[in-house]
Parts: sequence; C-alpha cells; structure tokens
Amino acid sequence: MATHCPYCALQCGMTLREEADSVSVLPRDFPTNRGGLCQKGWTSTELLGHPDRLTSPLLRDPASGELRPASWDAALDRITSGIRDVQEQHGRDAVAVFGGGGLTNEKAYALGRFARVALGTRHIDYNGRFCMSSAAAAGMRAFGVDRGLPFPLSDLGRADTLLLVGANPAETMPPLMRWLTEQRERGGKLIVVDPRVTATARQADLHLQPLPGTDLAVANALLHVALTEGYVDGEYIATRTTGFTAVKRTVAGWWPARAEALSGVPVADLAETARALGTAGRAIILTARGAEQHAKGVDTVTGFVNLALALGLPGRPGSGYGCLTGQGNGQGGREHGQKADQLPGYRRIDDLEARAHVARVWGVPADELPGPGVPAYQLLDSLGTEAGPRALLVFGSNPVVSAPRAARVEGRLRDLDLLVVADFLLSETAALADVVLPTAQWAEEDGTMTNLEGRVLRRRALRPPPADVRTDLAILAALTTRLQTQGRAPSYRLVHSKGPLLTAGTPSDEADAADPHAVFAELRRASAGGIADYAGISWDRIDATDGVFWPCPDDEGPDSPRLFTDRFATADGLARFHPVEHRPAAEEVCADYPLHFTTGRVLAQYQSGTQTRRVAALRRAAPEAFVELHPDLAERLGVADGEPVRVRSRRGEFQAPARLSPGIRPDTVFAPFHWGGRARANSVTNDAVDPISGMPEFKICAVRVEKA
Ligand SMILES: Nc1nc2c(c(=O)[nH]1)N[C@H]1C(S)=C(S)[C@@H](COP(=O)(O)OP(=O)(O)OC[C@H]3O[C@@H](n4cnc5c(=O)[nH]c(N)nc54)[C@H](O)[C@@H]3O)O[C@H]1N2
Ligand SMILES: Nc1nc2c(c(=O)[nH]1)N[C@H]1C(S)=C(S)[C@@H](COP(=O)(O)OP(=O)(O)OC[C@H]3O[C@@H](n4cnc5c(=O)[nH]c(N)nc54)[C@H](O)[C@@H]3O)O[C@H]1N2
Ligand code: SF4
Ligand SMILES: [Mo]
Repeated sequence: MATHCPYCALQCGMTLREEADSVSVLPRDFPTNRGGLCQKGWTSTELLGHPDRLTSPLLRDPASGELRPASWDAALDRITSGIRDVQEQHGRDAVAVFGGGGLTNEKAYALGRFARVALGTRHIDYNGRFCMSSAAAAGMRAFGVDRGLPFPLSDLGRADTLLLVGANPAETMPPLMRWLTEQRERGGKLIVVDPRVTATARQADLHLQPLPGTDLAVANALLHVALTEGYVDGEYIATRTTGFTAVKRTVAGWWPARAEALSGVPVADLAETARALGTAGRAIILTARGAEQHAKGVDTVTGFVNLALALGLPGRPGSGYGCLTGQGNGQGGREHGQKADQLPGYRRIDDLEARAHVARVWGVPADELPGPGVPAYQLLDSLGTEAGPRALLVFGSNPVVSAPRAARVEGRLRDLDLLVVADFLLSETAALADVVLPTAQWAEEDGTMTNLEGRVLRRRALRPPPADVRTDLAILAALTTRLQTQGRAPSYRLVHSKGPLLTAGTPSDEADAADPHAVFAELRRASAGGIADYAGISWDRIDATDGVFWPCPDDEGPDSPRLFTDRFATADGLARFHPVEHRPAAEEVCADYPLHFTTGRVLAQYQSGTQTRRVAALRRAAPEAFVELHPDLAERLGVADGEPVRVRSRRGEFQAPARLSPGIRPDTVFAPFHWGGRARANSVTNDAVDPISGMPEFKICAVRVEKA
C-alpha cells in the first residue's frame, strides 16, 4: 500500500505491507524524500499493534476517580449530556475544541464544521498555533498567502546560497538533507543560524551562533549590509513591492556592529552572509521554529522576508523565502478551519463574503456562524475559569506536555466540567480526561495531507481499525447525530456531494459524514474561490500524479508548484514590506535567573512523545530528556556530564541529566520538550505570546540551573 509517513511535514513516501504478525515499512521513491526515511518513519508501524493502544472508550468512574472501559453508547451519551449541561448553563461558547496539525485535511475540516455548526461555539483552535502561526502571519501580510514553501523542495538543491534560520533539519527532517548535500556538491554555500552547533550546523559553510531571541537584529543588519554594499534589487523593489522606504529607514540604524553587540554574531560573518545572499544567482532563505517561536516571531520572520524581497528573491526561479512547516499536516491543518479566525479555504471568519459562501455549503444561515475565537494559549489559559469554556474536546494534541507553562495549563484542564480526548494512546492529556475515545491510526484511514510544499497527498488505509475503535470522522459524525436528536444543536444538514442536501440525523447521513471521500468532496466546494483553493483537486488526480499543489481551482487546469512568479496574492499583486524593530525577549536574564533557556527536538522523538516514547528502537536511541550545557558553564555550576540538574524559571522547574556540549553558547541552556512528568521542559517555558500570531515564546526564557 503506497502511503506517507504519519509524522512530520516532509510526509516521506513509504509502502506498507502486511506480514504474518506485523506491518513492514519500505521506503518509496517520492519527489521529496527520494527513497529516504528517518528512524521514526522506519518504526512507525510498531504502534499499530502496540499493547498500550486504546481499544475501547474509557469513562472516568465518579466513585473511584479512575478511567474504566465503557461502551461507545455510554461514552457518547456522557459527552453529549455534558455538552448539553454546560451549554444550557453557560451558553454555546462554553464548549471548546482543540485540534492538531497531524489531522488529515478531511478531519481538520470536519472538526471546524463540527465546532461552528454542531456545537455552535466560536472556541476552536489548534496546536499549529504553537508551530506555524508566526511564519503564517508574516507570509500573509507580506505575500497575501501562507504556503510554507512557495516552491518545490527540490529547489533547495539548486540554490547557490541557502540561509537556514533556526532550523535543524538534520534531526527534524533527515531525508531533506539530501537536497542540502546536493546543493553543496554543486558548489552552493550553506549558512546556518542557530545558538547551538547542531548536526545541521556541522554541515554548514558558515555557522552564525546568535544569542536566542536576537534573529531580528541579525536580519535587519543583513539588510543594512545589503543596502550599503549595493546588493538590493531596485527594479524588483519598484515593480513588485510596496513599502520599502520605511524599511530602509529602519535598517539604516542596524549597522552590523550594533547587531553583533546584541547577538554575538561577528560583523565579518554578517557581511559574509549578506554578500553570499546578495551575489548569488539563486538564493533561498528559510526560517523554522528557532526564529519563529518567540513573542516577536512574526516580526522576526518579517525581517527575513524583507531581506528576501529587497534582494528580489521571491518569485524568481530557484530563489525565494520559505518556512519549513513542521507537523504532518501542519500546512493543510491551517487551511480548512480549525484555526480560531478561519473558515475553509484559508478564508477569514470575519469576512462577510467568506461566511456567506461557507454557510451556503454547510446549509446554514450565515448569521448563525459564530465569530472568531481566541488563539490556542489564550484558550487553554481560560479553561474552567469564570469567563472561559467549561468543556473541551481534544483531537490530536497533548498540551499537558507541549503547551508553554504547562503546569498552569494542566491546572486549567483539571478545572473543566468535561474533558474529552480522542487519541489512540493514553497521552498525558488523555489521562486527565473524563472521556477518552479510541481512534484509528494513520494506516487505518483514508484521507489527504498537505506537505510542507503545499503538495496535497493521499494517505491510504492498509487495514480497518480494531473492532471497538472508530475514526475521528466517525466520532464527529456520531456526536453530530446525537446532538441533533437531542435537539440541542442548531438545526442543520450534513451536506455532502453525492446528491441533494439531506436532513441530518439519518444513518445514511452519518455514514457520509464519516466517509473521508465524501468529506473531501465537500471540502473542495467549501474551499473554492478561497486562498487555499482545492476545488480542482480530486483523490484520483492525486493518485495519478505525485500530489497536487494548491491553489488548484479547476479540474482541468494546472496546479501551482511555484507561486509568485508574476504576482503576489495581494489585491494589487505587490508584496508588502513592513518595517520591524528588534525588541528584547519577553523575559530577560537577571541575577536570580542568569541563563538563557531554549528548547527543541531530537531525531528519535516526536513532539510530546506520546507515540515515539513507546517505540522500542526510538526509546533506545533517545531514552530520556537532557539539559545541554557548555562545559565551562557546567564547571562553574559544579556539574559533571550525566549528573542530574534542576532547571528553574519563575514558572516552575524540571529535572534531567546534564549533557555537556562545547557546541552550545556558554550563556544558553537547551532541552528537548518530548518528555512529561519531572522532565517536562515546558514546566519552565514562558507563556508570553506574539501579539499578532499568538505564538508562545518557546525558544527563550530566563532560568537558573543547579545540581539536583
Ligand atoms: N525528530 C523530530 N522531527 C520533527 C519533530 C519532532 O518533534 N521530532 N517535529 C516536527 C515539527 S511539528 C516541527 S515544528 C519541526 C521543527 O523543526 P525545527 O525548527 O528544525 O526544530 P527545533 O528543534 O524546534 O528548532 C530548530 C533549532 O532552533 C534552534 N534555536 C533555538 N532558539 C533559537 C533562536 O532564538 N534563534 C535561532 N536562529 N535558532 C534557535 C535550536 O537550537 C534548534 O536547533 O520538526 C518536525 N520534525
Ligand atoms: N518547549 C517547546 N514546546 C513546544 C515546541 C517547542 O519547540 N518547544 N514546539 C511546539 C510545536 S511546533 C508543536 S507542533 C507542538 C506539538 O505538540 P502536540 O500538539 O502535543 O503534538 P503531538 O505530540 O504530536 O500530539 C498529538 C497527540 O495526538 C495523537 N494523535 C496523533 N494523530 C492523531 C489523529 O489523527 N487523531 C487523533 N485523535 N489523535 C492523534 C497522538 O497520539 C498524540 O497524543 O508542540 C509545541 N511545543
Ligand atoms: S523525515 Fe518526517 S516524514 Fe520522513 S520518515 Fe522522518 S518523520 Fe517521517
Ligand atoms: Mo510544530
């Protein structure tokens, strides 16, 4: 069965095969991974028959307080009566939904519709807020569209200069490194910006090692040098952009010595970087979470977008700016309406025309659609409070481990009247739930995923889910039917494409709503005419090609592997410069908390670790959390390699063994966030958020480190 890996946004092609007592994985030659897989992909089928797998619904027993196996009827009844009680007492918005960037397009779409129509709540958001939101917002305001890479991944192999800012693909997308190897073999120059000497930085021709949180100063200084040394493309600026004058004024103040003083990146390296970008025939600038997960993430990305625009890169063949999307469907997950301010097709929920269009597809009056909700952290932080939602349904996220200031979020979840988690494993968040619903895994469902290039791909079911396990779509459909028969939800119809609109509540409607192909057909109509237009994308078309790039408005017309060649997606077709100023991190170091703390990933673990911590080979490769620190710092603290240390911030603490590394700045400490419990890095992270994107500041806060 030809499908794609369940994990990251590279969505490597793989083939699954049923063996006697397991499912084997074979890498598949696909344009992005060209036959490569990382260790996570190779071992991905181990979870299908894992003993920890959830095989029936669980209900919390009021007497013992424990989760106990229950029937689907009992579980769904508990959920719908809980929703009814909460909404009767506190209004529609008292129920909230939290989604994930790992859900297929069909599920993300169905979840958004479920929240807005079946529940009638404005409160839905998702973990992509913690992931892509800063680059997305910066892309929207500069280009009028947010597609992570506006060009095929293979362009990376042909760039003369490639600047990677806050990205460590050698660990986060290993098969992508093939393109970087090709790039350097062709004589290209790779420049990496990271406070640590990562596996990626080791392959670079030049490594800039800034203090975390100073990338914006670096970006402005690079543009400053580009201006003074004459690399900017005046003709491109004049014909394809607006707003450069204000940016020019801002960066005039960012002479390289000033950026060096803040970031620690030597003036000579800044000059060399600007020169390498400015004189290259083809140059690409990419950002990832290192630059984006800051309370100024949108402005930092904008700083690099400004640089790319001034050099005339976006839309020029083989050149441009892009962001490396993270989750399996991180791209599609943000297009179909599980974001608080969005409707399908990347439409804005406060746009009257957009509301009218989507309401027509959904068969409801437009004025019955709720307005925008609030970004993920604000939502989580309001749960169970006077003003916040009292019930939450989680599909595809584990915020107890992955949210910033996680102890506080955990407290909020505990204060809820009703917490429902759909998962195939008992995540730390599911362990707190009143109702846990067992869902199908990726190899047991059909659907589509949109990879980091905006390429829509097919996920194919190898086998049906275990007997008492349902797909997310089937769960949403069953809940919808129940809410309607209870007369609690607004009267609406399950709209599908196979025939005329039908009144909801009949089994055939429920079956349709649970059918990913029918849901995709509806998604196409809902997205038609939007920014992320899928109207011309069919499963057959995807099957016939190596995926289809959106926008693709017509069945017969072309898709869009390369954006911006003639115009940007703004009303006048011009890209927008925005002047951006560096500002300090939300929390600065002080005598009590003298070290900069930053977080990220390791190769063998994925996200909150629910899945990969249960895979034997991955657990062997990365058995536990660690605190990476410079040997000089360790000596000052009196800590030896492997000794347990305690990392403390104003918000909490966690413990893990020290890992001494000369590759990290001596003023900075790093830890991966894949573990919960005592080793939870997010116990200390800062919940300050970007004012535009709502992105939390995962990548810098002030800590103290001591021997545990
Ligand atoms: N193995 C593995 N792969 C994954 C994932 C996973 O969990 N595990 N998750 C997937 C997802 S959802 C995502 S979003 C991507 C993330 O992919 P990446 O963005 O590559 O991953 P991170 O490790 O979060 O951050 C990248 C680098 O940013 C650096 N950094 C920290 N602070 C700063 C800073 O202030 N400035 C700069 N310039 N760099 C900084 C860190 O040292 C780190 O090496 O990975 C995807 N792939
Ligand atoms: N300190 C720090 N924190 C971070 C980050 C960081 O760099 N530093 N990165 C942030 C980023 S970029 C991200 S993307 C988030 C990710 O963090 P989370 O949102 O917690 O993501 P996952 O760990 O992938 O959680 C997915 C959960 O859903 C389940 N699941 C997987 N697929 C499905 C499905 O199809 N349906 C259902 N119902 N369940 C499913 C999995 O078993 C798992 O329990 O973490 C963020 N947190
Ligand atoms: S790089 Fe990403 S998509 Fe490819 S095998 Fe690894 S986790 Fe899966
Ligand atoms: Mo992410």
